[in-house]
Amino acid sequence: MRRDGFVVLERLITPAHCDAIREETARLLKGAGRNAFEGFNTQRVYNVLTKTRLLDDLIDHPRVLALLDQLFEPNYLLSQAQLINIRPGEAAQALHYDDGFYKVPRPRPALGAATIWAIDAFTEDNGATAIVPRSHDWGQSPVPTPAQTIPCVMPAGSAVFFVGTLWHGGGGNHTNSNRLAFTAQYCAPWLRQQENFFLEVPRETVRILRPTLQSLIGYSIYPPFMGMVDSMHPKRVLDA
Ligand SMILES: O=C(O)CCC(=O)C(=O)O
Repeated sequence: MRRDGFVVLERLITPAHCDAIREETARLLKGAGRNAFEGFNTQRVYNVLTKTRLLDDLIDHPRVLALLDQLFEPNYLLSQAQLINIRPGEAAQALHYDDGFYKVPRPRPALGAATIWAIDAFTEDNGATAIVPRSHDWGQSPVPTPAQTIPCVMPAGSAVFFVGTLWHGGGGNHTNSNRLAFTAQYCAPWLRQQENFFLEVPRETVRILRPTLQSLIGYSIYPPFMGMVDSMHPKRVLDA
């Protein structure tokens, strides 16, 4: 991960778990992207924590947390999570790096990190995430070209983990089948998350999440007191 900016973790969840996610997702996937970046032939499901419990184990998978522990101070956060279904005919997404919206010049340590989970196997043709190995260390320039990418080919149930400074993009889907993926992005504990989980996830849902997930969505403190509620730990609101 430190050398290449990414690492592929093979077969972390079972084929049965992938099937269950695919089945559950079928009722959630609607419409298509609103712009070329979302993908006019790509379906996305946002706010997954209020819609299904089948992704919880992916978000706080111990292998993922072990890598995040190497990158960030304790109480790092989930920044956003979504399902991404790249449909036949979709063009390759523009290359980008995920923590680019924190306008801190490169080169710099990553401020975020991401997983992209292959719920369907990722192949060269079906839209496997295209990554630019070692680009996480690049400065403000250059901007990579598609010729510099490699496809993250991996079996279903695997995840690619990469740091927030790594250039990548969704691949084009040149097959007749969908490419279903799940992505979770994380950030350092002192940064603003992309999703506003406090408004998004009702308290009764937060109460049934396990403590790791509660902490990841923001029911945690960056010491000494960032995240406080009325001078107390934010988890106190769950007892109210
Ligand atoms: O779907 C993928 O493989 C990557 C998607 C991505 O990077 C994004 O939408 O920001």
